[in-house]
Amino acid sequence: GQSFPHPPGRRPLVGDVLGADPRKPLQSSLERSKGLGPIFELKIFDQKFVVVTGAELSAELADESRFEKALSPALEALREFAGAGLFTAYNDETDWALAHDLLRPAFTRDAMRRYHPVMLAAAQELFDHWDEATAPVDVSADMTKLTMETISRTAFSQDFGSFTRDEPHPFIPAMIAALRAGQRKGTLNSMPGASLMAKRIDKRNAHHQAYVDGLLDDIISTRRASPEVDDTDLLGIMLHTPHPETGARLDDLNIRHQILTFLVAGHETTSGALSFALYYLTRNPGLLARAHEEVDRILGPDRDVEPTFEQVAKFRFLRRVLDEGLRLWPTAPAYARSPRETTTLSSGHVMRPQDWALVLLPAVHRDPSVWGDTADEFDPDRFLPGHSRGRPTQTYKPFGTGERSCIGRQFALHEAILVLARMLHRYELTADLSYELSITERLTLMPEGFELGLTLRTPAR
Ligand code: MNH
Repeated sequence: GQSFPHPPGRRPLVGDVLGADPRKPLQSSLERSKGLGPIFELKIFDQKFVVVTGAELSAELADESRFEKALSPALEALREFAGAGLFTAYNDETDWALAHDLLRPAFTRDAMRRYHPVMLAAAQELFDHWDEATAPVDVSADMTKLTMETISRTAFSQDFGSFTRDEPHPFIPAMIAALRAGQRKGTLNSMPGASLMAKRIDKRNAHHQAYVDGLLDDIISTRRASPEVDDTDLLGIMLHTPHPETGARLDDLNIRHQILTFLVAGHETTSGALSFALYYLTRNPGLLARAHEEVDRILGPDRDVEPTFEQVAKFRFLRRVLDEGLRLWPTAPAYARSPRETTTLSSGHVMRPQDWALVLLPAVHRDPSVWGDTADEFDPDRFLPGHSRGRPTQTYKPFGTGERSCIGRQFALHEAILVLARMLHRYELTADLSYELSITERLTLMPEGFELGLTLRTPAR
């Protein structure tokens, strides 16, 4: 076979597992990729991961005529939980095309117009809570409550009451536990004793999984039994809309898997993006001032004013802050690609259809050949229209690539801009400058322990 560079210190049997931080696999791969060139291999026990960190190879893998999405071991593990939901379906699974066709209308600009007031109302609940805050708030935790409420209300007309109850709704810890169990099982793969450990994990997780499945099945059957046909949210579309050409419908198990998919895919990624944006803004007084200037210019002096649907697209600076945050810390940090037919990469490596390579986005997004020697610095002006001239295409991929890229991109950006705009319009933000960025990993990346002090702004003259 061909050989890839790999980190130093590879051992028989265990491979490169020593030196990897099991709690932070992405960040340790990032660290260990340094100096290995644009493509390298990690061997964890006898499972081999080919990892791409160079922008040129990543752009090559984005060519849909030669490559397609593959399910990495992490996504294979998520299938236990989310089945053939959109995110974890195989490319040729019929439910992927069916769900994709049925749900696309729920992600158009017109659909966003319907979600806009729901998004505003969820944000207002967070602010009601924050207005009373006497101590700094945990940014990632509160952003996660917000994005969870937004996705559950818009997609399933389901209120989890995140801002009114003291403890999170029991669905949330149960969902996280079930997700963790799947993820832990995924990392066992070829380890000695894996199947026994997998059984133990299943046993411990069974009540969480049963709770999650039961709650979702209740939501589905209640809606199905309702005499009023509401086919405006995602759940309604899935229950009541046959495919316009084939007449096919999703079955109840697949609908449950889609709900889980949207709850999982639709909230942590967006709350992470908001948290990183707020982290970088509050580290850079000049940028923070520009953000305040933009929201004051568009929304005026009254801090209670809510942006209209049309105004959301006008916060060009906030959008660039989000784009730049997702460049440095793409919150869905990797995806896998497989060749459709055996092919040779520009690096000289041969890939067969059964092979896949992980695109390590934080590395690709810092490739100096594209982003220059300041690639590690936060600078939203990189995304000014004139500045990207000459930048190679297909090298910035926070929402994935091709047919299987993120269906929720507009949804996430609309929500994130709206929340940032209202927050900056309403509060002065003070960060503890001794805080050092620490990032937790689930399937996503999220700042951990990042707090902000919030004081209501006095209305401008
Ligand atoms: Mn989203 C796929 C990133 C917000 C629903 N999303 C993807 C992929 C990336 C991604 C990357 C491709 C993964 C792969 O190739 O294996 N998503 C994000 C980021 C944000 C985000 C960085 C926020 C910021 N995603 C959202 C939101 C929703 C959503 C919000 C739902 C409302 N995403 C999805 C779904 C898919 C997906 C569903 C799978 C699409 C498909 O394969 O058809």
